Amino acid sequence: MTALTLAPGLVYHPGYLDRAAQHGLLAAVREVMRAAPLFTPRMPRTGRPFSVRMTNCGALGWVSDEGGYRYQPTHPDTGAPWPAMPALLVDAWNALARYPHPPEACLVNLYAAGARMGLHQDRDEEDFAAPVVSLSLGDTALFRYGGAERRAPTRSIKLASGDAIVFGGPARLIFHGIDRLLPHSSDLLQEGGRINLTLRRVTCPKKA
Ligand code: MD6
Ligand code: FE
Repeated sequence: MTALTLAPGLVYHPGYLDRAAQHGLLAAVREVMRAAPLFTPRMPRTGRPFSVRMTNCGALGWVSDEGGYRYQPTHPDTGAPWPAMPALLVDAWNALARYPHPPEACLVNLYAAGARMGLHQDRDEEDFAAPVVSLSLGDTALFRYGGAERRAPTRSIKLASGDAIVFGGPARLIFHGIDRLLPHSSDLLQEGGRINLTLRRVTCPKKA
């Protein structure tokens, strides 16, 4: 599959997962959501709810509430450890990350029609040497990305079901967000909407 370098360190893999692989990953993600129910993250301080619902798998999960953004080993509502990362996600990391240690967290974001994600940086991890690997399932999203400063000019691409995008090296801390979904652009999810999975390394690996 051809990869497109959109900016230094920002690599887009359109159609990374074929339809069969998308179905396989969706089944694994449904298992994750059964073990770790979706919750609605809230903005630090204000407690304003995000428009996406989310969950996590892997040793650590990202949560956000009035207390701030953080990674923690347990679900904020059930208190249970996050479910293990499905093998298909570890495979994607191994194929795309070019990083010699396994991922520790995978954020699962569910977008219903009308959900969006404001321009942000992913900077709650300790280890920016590792990339963030993103996979999308379901409806196409308009994805906006800019530079390392919020005021830098931005461009948009469409992320479709099965697409992967990797933020590494000089692109690791660029601002990005989801402006909107293109409704009914995919029939992968029966209920419509979109699932985005982002794989991360959270801690710095221990030196051997
Ligand atoms: C989304 N993605 O696609 C949101 N973050 O729904 C992200 O926030 C993201 O796609 C870091 C790296 C890649 C991403
Ligand atoms: Fe992000």
